Amino acid sequence: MEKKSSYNVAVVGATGAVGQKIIQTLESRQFPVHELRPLASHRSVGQLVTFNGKQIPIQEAAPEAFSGIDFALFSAGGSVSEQLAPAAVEQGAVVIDNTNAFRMLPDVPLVVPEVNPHKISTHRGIIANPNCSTIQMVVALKPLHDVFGIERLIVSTYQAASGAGQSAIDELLTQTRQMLGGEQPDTNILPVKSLPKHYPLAFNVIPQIDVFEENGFTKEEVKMVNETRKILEDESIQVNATCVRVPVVYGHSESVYVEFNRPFDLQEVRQLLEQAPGIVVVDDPQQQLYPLAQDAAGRNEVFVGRIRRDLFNPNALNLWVVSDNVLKGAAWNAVQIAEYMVKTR
Ligand code: 25A
Ligand code: L14
Repeated sequence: MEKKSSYNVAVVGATGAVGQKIIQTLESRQFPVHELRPLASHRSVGQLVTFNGKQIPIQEAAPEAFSGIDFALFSAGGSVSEQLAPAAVEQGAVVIDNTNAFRMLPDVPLVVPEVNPHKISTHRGIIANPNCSTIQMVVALKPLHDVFGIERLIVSTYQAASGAGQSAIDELLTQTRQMLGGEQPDTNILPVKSLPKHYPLAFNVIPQIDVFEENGFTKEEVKMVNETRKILEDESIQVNATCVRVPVVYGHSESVYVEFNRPFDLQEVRQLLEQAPGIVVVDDPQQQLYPLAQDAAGRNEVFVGRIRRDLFNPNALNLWVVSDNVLKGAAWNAVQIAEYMVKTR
């Protein structure tokens, strides 16, 4: 991409939970946008999006919609990316893709700017944004991995409804009202819309995110395994994940148990985390201070607390890692990649 003073930016999935935040983030970061082109399905055509004080009509996402586009930020699901990203690239756009469609392809960089920004320049048209749960975990682990070397991870997630899109947010809020009113909750979306069974998330906890694989893990759990190894560029790291949906709207929380290759000093761990880019340490048990999803919502950083040694293994550590899944987990990470490309040219 040539150096310009401003860029034409398409947002695919502009009416979605992530697409709307991408547009807000482009505005709040004052990204140099010449033309913003919001794209969605035919259902949303004509709806208006407000950007920098202007009302812009949504157009249908189609191969022809990318002419003249410099950056195309996709978050309308994997099948839409598979269908349209190649057309966007052919017309000269750099695609930053929020879906699972291209992440594990060897020639597609999978990028978290705090962790592996050097991969951005290797792209051949498509840059993949990792899964939200993976992004916040690797931001917290990278500074520790560099010094102590991670051998094994056991992570349990507490994921917000917004990860499953705007319709899941709407369903959680409606169910909550219904149950408080003594009605039966409507259940059509979670855990996975296309599967036969649906369960209420309101006043509940659901240990399934995405579909199950043969090995008994869900696809979300497998994504955390594969993406963590790819981003940290270390295929020897053993990852064991359990991904769980909780009745929270914004902000994923994670309990992470880490085994390093060698013993560590807890004070050094804390210092490394405090100095690392994109991390805020919130860890003062005496004051009852630890990261909370409600505090992380609306923020771009990854919050780390409950930092403590394992009681038995001298090489092992526990962390509580919280971040806004639609911001650092999706919209902000994508815009941050675009900012890097614009600044380092
Ligand atoms: O499982 P998948 O396929 O990978 O999908 C993942 C989904 O997770 C969300 C996002 O959903 C995505 O679609 N998501 C959350 N975090 C994510 C992340 N980090 C993430 N996805 C990627 N990375 P969402 O609902 O928030 O946003 C969906 C957006 O995609 C647009 N879209 C859908 N199909 C499209 C398409 N755009 C182009 N072509 C297509 N074929 C979608 O636009 C939205 O912007 P929309 O036009 O469908 O607008 C949503 C409006 O339409 C109504 N509606 C929804 N479904 C139907 C419907 N109306 C009638 N019939 C329907 N079947 C909604 O009420 C809404 O108002
Ligand atoms: O792969 O439902 O980026 O919480 C991220 C959100 C998959 C689904 C991804 C969720 C999506 C996940």
